[in-house]
Amino acid sequence: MSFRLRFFMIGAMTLMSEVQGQRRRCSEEISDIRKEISSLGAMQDDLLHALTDLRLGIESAVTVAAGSLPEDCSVAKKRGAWGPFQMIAPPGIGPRMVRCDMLTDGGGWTVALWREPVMKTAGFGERDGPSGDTLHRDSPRVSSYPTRSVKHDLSARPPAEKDPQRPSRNDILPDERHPAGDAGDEETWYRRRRLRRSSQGSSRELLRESFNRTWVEYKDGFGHHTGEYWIGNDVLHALTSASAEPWEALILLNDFRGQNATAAYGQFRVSDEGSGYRLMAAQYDDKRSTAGDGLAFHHRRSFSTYDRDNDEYHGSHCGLDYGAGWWFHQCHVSLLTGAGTSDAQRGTEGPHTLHWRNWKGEEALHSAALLIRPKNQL
Ligand SMILES: [Ca+2]
Repeated sequence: MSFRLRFFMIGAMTLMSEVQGQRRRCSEEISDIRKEISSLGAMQDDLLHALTDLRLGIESAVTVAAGSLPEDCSVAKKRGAWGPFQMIAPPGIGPRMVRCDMLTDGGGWTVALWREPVMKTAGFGERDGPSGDTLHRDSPRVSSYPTRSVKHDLSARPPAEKDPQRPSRNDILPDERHPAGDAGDEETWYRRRRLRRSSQGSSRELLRESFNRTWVEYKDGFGHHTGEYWIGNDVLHALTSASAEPWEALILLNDFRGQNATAAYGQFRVSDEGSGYRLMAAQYDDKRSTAGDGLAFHHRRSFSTYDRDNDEYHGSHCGLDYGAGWWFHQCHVSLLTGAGTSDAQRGTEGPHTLHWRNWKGEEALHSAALLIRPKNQL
């Protein structure tokens, strides 16, 4: 055997030995990996069981909590709560935070719709005002609290300065007094804090929530309870149809000059989804109202959105044309879900804006609210 052949054979045997060694190591590693996979599978099963237990626990806790929560703001008020934000559990609906009006016209109002611009620096979801809990902790009991004699004061904004483009001195308020003092009600106190903070180094740009939403969004509700929001058509139905007891509604309107108006309805109800969330807004109360009956045209109409045409206008789609969800007819007289305008856009007019034709034509309004409560709750 030549030296070259012998060298080749030794090399081949060494290589084979190396390959066999690596193969053995690979088999061992594969075996280890299989064991780890098996172990991970067991852990996954454990984790899934733990998650299931956790979900059941949370559902159980939510059920218990919902059972002890007030169904609406009027019940919360009867239990002694008076803060502007409350956790309620409408019948058949899970717990949710809403804004309440505990002062206007006897209070106990659940806010179904809130339209009010928010300063840019505050930002939705990043409120710098106190929470309802904070207000409740820091504030006096309702029995010692001054009640308002005026019908409402939604924005607490006095008439604007002569030059509407210039920031008004009222937007940077001089003090931050506790509501126990003589600063007014908690809404005003809250607003002062918010305006004061958000005015520091900020522009006058105002944020508005988009109300050009889908059917499902209007069904479930959207926005944030400390800003602009729609409570949800299912909630409106659940609250106003839960019993034979009638519900009433109060609409609050403010223009950009600080003027306000109201529209009171002795009967307010919203039907279920199957019948198109039909509106019942009757018994307009002339004595308590100054804005005109802007819902008469919408009485008994179904709800429409840009993706659901239930209006009475054949050949047209009001929700799509005006970018809002509403009880459109052919198409509307009032539109509280119309486009909100910024401070710089004050004076804007148009059928797509947040407006109440019976009061200010198609002039875009600064703020609006739709309040509801059981009629005989007081
Ligand atoms: Ca139509």
